[in-house]
Amino acid sequence: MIYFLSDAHLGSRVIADPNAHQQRLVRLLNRMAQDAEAIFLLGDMFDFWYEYLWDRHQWADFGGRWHLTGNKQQFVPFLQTLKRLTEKGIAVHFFIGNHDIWTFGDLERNTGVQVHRQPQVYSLQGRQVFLAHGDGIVPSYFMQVLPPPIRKKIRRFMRLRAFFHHPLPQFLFRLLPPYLGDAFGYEWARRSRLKELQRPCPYKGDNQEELVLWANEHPEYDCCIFGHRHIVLHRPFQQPDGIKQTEKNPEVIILGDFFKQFTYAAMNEGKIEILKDNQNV
Ligand SMILES: [Mn+2]
Repeated sequence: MIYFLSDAHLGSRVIADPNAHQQRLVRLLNRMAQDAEAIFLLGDMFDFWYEYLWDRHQWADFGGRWHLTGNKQQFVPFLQTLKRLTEKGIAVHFFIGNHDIWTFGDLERNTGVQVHRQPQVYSLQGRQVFLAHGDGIVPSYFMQVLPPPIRKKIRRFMRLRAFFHHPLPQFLFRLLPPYLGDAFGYEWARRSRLKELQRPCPYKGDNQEELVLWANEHPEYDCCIFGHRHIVLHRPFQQPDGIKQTEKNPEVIILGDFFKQFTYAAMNEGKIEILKDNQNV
C-alpha cells in the first residue's frame, strides 16, 4: 500500500487543540505503518517550519528524546513517528509546501525522510505518477486568459514565492533567534489560515482550476496528485466527455487536508482511493 497525505498545518494557531490534532496524525501514520511500502507527505505538514542556524545541535538524543528550540519542541511526537517509520524501512517522502519550505537538512538527517523541493515523477505500481504540493503550478496559457486583477494576484504570489525560495533571504532569516522568527512565521501562517476560513475557495470548476488544467496539459502522466488547495477532488482516469479532452487525460487527485477534512489517499494495485480518517478519539 502507498499512502498520500498533505496539509496537516501542524502547529497552526487557528487549531483549537494542537496536541490532539498532532496525536490524530500520529495515530493515522502508525496505522499506515502496518502495510505501507511508501508514504508521500505532499507539503504543508507544518503551518510553519524554519531551521535556524541555532537549531543545528538541538537534535541530540537525550535518552531517546530531542530537545528542539521554540515551537519545534511541540512537534517531537510527529518527528519521532517519522523516524520510527523510516527505521522500519518505509520510504517516507517529505515534499516542501509553501509553509515549510525552510528545511536545510536537519529534518532529513534526523528523521530519515527524503525531502523533495521540486515536483517528482515516480513509477508506482506500474503507473507514472506526478507528485507536487501544487503551489506555483500554473498551466502555460493560463495567464493570457485570466482577467487582469487575478493575473496581478498570481504574479504577486509568484514573486513572493521566488523570494521565499531564494538562498539569500533564507540565510538572513536563519540568523534570527528562533523565538523571533517563529513569532513572525506563525503569525503570518495564522493570518493565511484565517483568510481561508473567512473566504473559502471551493473547487473552481474544470475550466478554472489551475491544477486540473495543468494536468490536462500533461497526458504523459497517468496520474497527478496534489495538495495545497484544501479541497478534495478525484477526477478519474479518462473522462468520457470532458473539457479540453486529450487522448488520455490523467487522473487528478487533490488530497484535501488533515486539519478540517482529515482526508488522505491510498494506492493499491494501481488503484487510488480517497479516504477519510474517522478515528477522532
Ligand atoms: Mn499549501
